[in-house]
Amino acid sequence: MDIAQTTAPEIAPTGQATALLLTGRLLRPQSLTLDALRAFPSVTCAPFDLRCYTTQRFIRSVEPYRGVRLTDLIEHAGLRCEVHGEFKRMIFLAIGHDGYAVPFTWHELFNTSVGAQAIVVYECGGKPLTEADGAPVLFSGADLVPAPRHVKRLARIDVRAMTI
Ligand SMILES: Nc1nc2c(c(=O)[nH]1)N[C@H]1C(S)=C(S)[C@@H](COP(=O)(O)O)O[C@H]1N2
Ligand SMILES: [Mo]
Repeated sequence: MDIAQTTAPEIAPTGQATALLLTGRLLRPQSLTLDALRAFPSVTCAPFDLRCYTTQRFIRSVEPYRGVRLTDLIEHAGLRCEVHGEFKRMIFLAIGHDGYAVPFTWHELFNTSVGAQAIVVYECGGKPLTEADGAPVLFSGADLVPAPRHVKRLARIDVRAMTI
């Protein structure tokens, strides 16, 4: 996977560094600053305890997160289908600056209750998250194990169509 292009700091016309790229099978690929993320409708999630899946280690208690739904960002960019009905085979790879990545499927996001709580987070406990805190964070609030999908310093959402 080549993520080199997402690690280079990009400066938007406002002078603010790009927080998040939306790339791949989209009609309108996006390059969004934190302010641009804040301009979308926001949702909050309940506080939770973050654990590591591998070690089961307790990491920290997290105050309510606020952010924008991943589905809102995807709808804003528009899915680009090359074959009729192809959107149902699409996956969304959420990639951090360090290459750590988690996937979502179209069905999961748009056809189950996971989508309502899959958010790109920019605020925690009412306070803005800084880059040092890991902003923006991709968080999946409906995940069942106490180690939810949680990507710090989210850099890119890459949209791919699965082929058979
Ligand atoms: N960008 C990024 N996010 C990540 C990871 C990572 O390596 N890179 N590791 C995940 C894992 S496996 C765990 S357990 C937690 C660790 O959170 P912490 O670094 O805040 O302790 O972050 C998750 N998010
Ligand atoms: Mo982990």
